Amino acid sequence: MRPLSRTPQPPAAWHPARRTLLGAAAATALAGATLAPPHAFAAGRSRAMTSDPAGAAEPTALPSDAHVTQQVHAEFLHGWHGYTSTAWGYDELRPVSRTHNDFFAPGRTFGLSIVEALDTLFLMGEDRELARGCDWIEKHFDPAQDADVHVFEAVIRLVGGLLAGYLATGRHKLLSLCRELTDHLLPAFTSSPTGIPYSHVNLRTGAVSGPDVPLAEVGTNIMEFGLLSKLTGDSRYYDASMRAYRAVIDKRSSLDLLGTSINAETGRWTDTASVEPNPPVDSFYEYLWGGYALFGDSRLRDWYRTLTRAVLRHQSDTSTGHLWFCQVDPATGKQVGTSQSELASFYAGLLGKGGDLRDGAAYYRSWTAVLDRYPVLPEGIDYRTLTATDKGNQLRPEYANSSFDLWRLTHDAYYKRTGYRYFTAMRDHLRVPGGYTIATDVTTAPMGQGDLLPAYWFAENFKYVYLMFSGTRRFDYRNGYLSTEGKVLRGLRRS
Ligand code: DMJ
Repeated sequence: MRPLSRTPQPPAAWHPARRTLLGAAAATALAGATLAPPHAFAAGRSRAMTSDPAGAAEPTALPSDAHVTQQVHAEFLHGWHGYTSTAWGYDELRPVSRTHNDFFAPGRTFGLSIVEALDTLFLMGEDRELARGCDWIEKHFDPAQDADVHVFEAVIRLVGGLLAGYLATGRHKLLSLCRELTDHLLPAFTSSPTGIPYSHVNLRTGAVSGPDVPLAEVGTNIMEFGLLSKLTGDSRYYDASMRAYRAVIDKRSSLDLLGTSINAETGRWTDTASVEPNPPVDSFYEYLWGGYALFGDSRLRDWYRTLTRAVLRHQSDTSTGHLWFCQVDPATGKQVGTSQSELASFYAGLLGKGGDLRDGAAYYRSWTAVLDRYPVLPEGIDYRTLTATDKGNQLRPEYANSSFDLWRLTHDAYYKRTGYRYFTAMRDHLRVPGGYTIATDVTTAPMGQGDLLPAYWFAENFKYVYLMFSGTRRFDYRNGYLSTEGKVLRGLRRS
């Protein structure tokens, strides 16, 4: 293993990149696609596909901030009331059939949508609904159920949700439930010989399963575990996260690239391709920077910078006139794929936060070009042609996540316009009488409709848009920091 670079680093504060890692030709190609608000996207856009009746690619004149805030708030409540009236206390709403879905295990509920919604309800001033949700959790949430839960999902959704709920309300029971739950998740880390967590753990028995784990599942916990350590004074949670990180980062290639999946028992790669920023790797990188931003641990910053430099150097592909990230062999850097998941669109914001703003802005524009072609983003594309390779849409929040992050960094109105366009498209195409639903095919008109309102919708999608437009005093716009699941882990203002 080669030592990580220890070059002097800038402070945690956000700031534009001082460099670009793209070659000169690519940088020139991208020069017109940096921060100036574009009006050119309308060209070539199918009128039938646009959510704007006038056929424009983006609304040129936005309604007032107050009006957008009111619209977004109303649409959030439409989804929330769909859930509370039909699926209250269950994990997720099926808004078309008006039934419910168990997210973690059949016949078990964690009231997942309630836990996911807590800090959004707080930010929107829905204090009565927030109190109702907390009451339900305090009475019914069982952190030691006989259920094999997916550790990654339990951490980002439940641990993160309870932490954000505690920060929003000060209700100590939420913190103690969070700690209890995390203690039941911890065997996934502590019983692993390498420190790489198993993918599943039974909350009641502590039995672990699933030794082959993708990187996102290894490294998407330090923000929640670190905050829990800070709030409780118990370092076991932070230490478990750091041990897992070390086990993987030590296995990087000579090009500083990582594989996709690794075995928790042997510490050997089981899938060697470097696929960042696609899943199932995506938030591994996000949490290196997020952990540094929250806790100031310079090891996390150095790892983030070393690994990100390698991704930008070996995986950037501007051959189509847009910035995309190809999949490569980590040992040689040879290209092995050109697919791009919608989930990767979060990376635009992460690059900006980590100091590579020029690349982040360019990548955001690449995804905006996909939105020029489809009414809402398809789950997956081949970036060489922008063809949808996975035609569904799981009510994804990642594009709006980047709109919000890049708007906070630049205050460029372009991100508000495109963020608003994301909101109206979702409202126009994915709203149903019982709430909001996923789509099975975004390329048909009308769009193929599914029957699920994923719980993360309450944590993410409209929260990002609401925060961009509302200017709520309940959020610290300067220092606030959100997790991968949109939980505000720093910056909620209660008074
Ligand atoms: C969310 O659960 C989180 O953002 C996660 O990191 C990946 N994406 C889903 C929603 O698409």
